[in-house]
Amino acid sequence: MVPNPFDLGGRIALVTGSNRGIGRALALGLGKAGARVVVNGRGAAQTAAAAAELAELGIEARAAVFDVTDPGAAAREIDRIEAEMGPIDILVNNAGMQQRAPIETFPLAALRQVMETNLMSAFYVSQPVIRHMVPRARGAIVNVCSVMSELGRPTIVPYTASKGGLKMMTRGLAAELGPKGIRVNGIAPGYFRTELNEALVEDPEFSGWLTKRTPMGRWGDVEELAGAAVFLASDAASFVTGQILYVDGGMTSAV
Ligand code: GCO
Ligand code: CA
Repeated sequence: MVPNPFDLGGRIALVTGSNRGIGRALALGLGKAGARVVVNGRGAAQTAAAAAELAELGIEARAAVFDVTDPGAAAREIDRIEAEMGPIDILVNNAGMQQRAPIETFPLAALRQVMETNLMSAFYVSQPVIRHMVPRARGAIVNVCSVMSELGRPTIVPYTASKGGLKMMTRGLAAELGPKGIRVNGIAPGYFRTELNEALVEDPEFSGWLTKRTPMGRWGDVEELAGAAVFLASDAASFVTGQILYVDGGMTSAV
């Protein structure tokens, strides 16, 4: 039987920030493709509940509760997953937050928190995972970037800078880890109905603008993101690295 290159059977996938929103949809999609999923979040109850939900669907899932902005906690939990569950073959750096304010008054503490949560966390989580992947000479990392990796919008400059940084981290890691058999890519969501965007979805003016600005004329649904992550995590993308796949209804391709 010819193996299905999109099949993630038996591979362990760690998805950060996956107890809700985009991360949860990505964890579900990877699980449906056969992966054994490690759900991550800061809240023990919410993360356990998200893992239990996947398990009810027949997906092998477990919770790893740690704050991705705490490098020590991340490294300890990653070592524990490797020891208790097995090799992490797939890492999805999804954890992220949004904060909107005019740059003149953007609180510096919030600026730091956005950069720590959206960009530095990818370093804190990737470094210990990469240390485990290198001796195996295999692995796939998918960074959840954004159309903001490419485009600016008023009031979200820290978020935009963090997502631009994540795009270039993706390319830098791809350059360094390609010879070591580890592929690093990104998916870049456009505008999706998530808790993070609730205020925008509820705003008729913003939603009106968005549907005109997006060639497909609508908000995305988070289930529409999983296919890109499964592809980049799988052998179907065995010669793909350093790429950012924009899942944005055409937004970054049109004025
Ligand atoms: C905003 C939104 C966007 C989306 C998304 C786009 O305020 O413009 O929050 O940043 O969250 O990241 O990909
Ligand atoms: Ca986003």
